[in-house]
Amino acid sequence: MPDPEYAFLDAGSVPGYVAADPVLAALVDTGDLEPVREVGDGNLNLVFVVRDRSGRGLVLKQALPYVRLVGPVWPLSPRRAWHEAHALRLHGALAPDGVPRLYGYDEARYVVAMEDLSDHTVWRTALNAGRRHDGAAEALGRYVADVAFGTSALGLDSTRLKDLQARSVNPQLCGITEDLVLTEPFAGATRNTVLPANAPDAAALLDDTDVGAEMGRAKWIFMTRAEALIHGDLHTGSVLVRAGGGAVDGTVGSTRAFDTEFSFHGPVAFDLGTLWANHVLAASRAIAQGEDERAAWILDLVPRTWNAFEQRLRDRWPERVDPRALTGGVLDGLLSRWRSEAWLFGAAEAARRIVGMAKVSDVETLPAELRAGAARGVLHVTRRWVRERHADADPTRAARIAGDLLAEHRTQ
Ligand code: SR1
Ligand code: MG
Repeated sequence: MPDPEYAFLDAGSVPGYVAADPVLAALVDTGDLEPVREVGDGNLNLVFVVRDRSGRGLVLKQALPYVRLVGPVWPLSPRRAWHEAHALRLHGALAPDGVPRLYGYDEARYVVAMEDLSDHTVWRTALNAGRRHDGAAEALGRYVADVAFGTSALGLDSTRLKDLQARSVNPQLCGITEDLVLTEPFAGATRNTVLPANAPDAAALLDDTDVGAEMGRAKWIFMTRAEALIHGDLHTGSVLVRAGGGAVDGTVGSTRAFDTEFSFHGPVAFDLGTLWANHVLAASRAIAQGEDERAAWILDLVPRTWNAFEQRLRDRWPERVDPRALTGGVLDGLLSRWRSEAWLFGAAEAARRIVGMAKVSDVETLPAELRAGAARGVLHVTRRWVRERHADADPTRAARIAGDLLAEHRTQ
């Protein structure tokens, strides 16, 4: 068991912690706080919402020296909090409406202080509840593009790029992704689990040598292609949405990516594929529940994300730092490769949420008899996306393939 050399926060100690920090103390009335709430529902950290009675607030997120989901038997460096703050700072400068505002970082206790977005909802929660936020996919596509441009050789000169790459090396968190997302679903692992009804589907995935070879390529790309300071874990549970005009849903008023602790200099398509996969998972739920029209809306988020991403990069292309070398054909080549790699990374993320250890509520909270068909459909999407990405990587086609397979395999 790790021996923590720093004190963990709890609801009782947070008010004193805030009051002792002049920057944080200026953000709320420390003499008139509401009871502090611990709201961490992710796999790794403690998260506290601090609000005063006039409505001002902030959030403190503290990294534990182990994986919260599992406990001290799985030690994990709390330095991941530094990576979260680092990415929030840089992403916030490039996409100010794309992430929570960073208020500060405490390197002694691994605490990130950031904007309170309690008026937002986790996008996965909203999707599971049948709510729509039109425009959120496009906002995320633009966020990924702004970050890709501003932290890569498109927006940085050689020296600044290499300095950023060096500072962004995040081996422990990358190791989790390399194991849980890019290896274990396809090679087998004792911590993989599925419903008994899905055991043949998981076995077929393991036996699929084409998928195995392509996932080896995916892992190679993830481990070697230091393109941009990507989010690194951009699933719908890492996104907050708020409808415009105080509505419950409808046109989105605010879309923020959070939980940037997995950030590192990696392949741009990883973030796109992770988003796409989680739209497939949300659609598998809707199709299992017989909501085919809503599933079609969800799957349309796949091309919407891509189109906004591509358009933003084309719009920003004239600003590139090295127009002598980066000529027009380079952008077309990058976009073509990222489009195809998004299918591959999307396939990996979809499969790991079905057979791997970190599952998602979209599928897990379905009744077991519906869950088996949804899970089977998602695994078929994985295997087909891996094969089809070389033929024609049009994102609309990826969505259509997913919709057809989810409908074909749903429990009747
Ligand atoms: C042990 S961490 C499991 C998962 O939680 C995070 O949100 C990442 O998705 C990671 O793979
Ligand atoms: Mg997370």
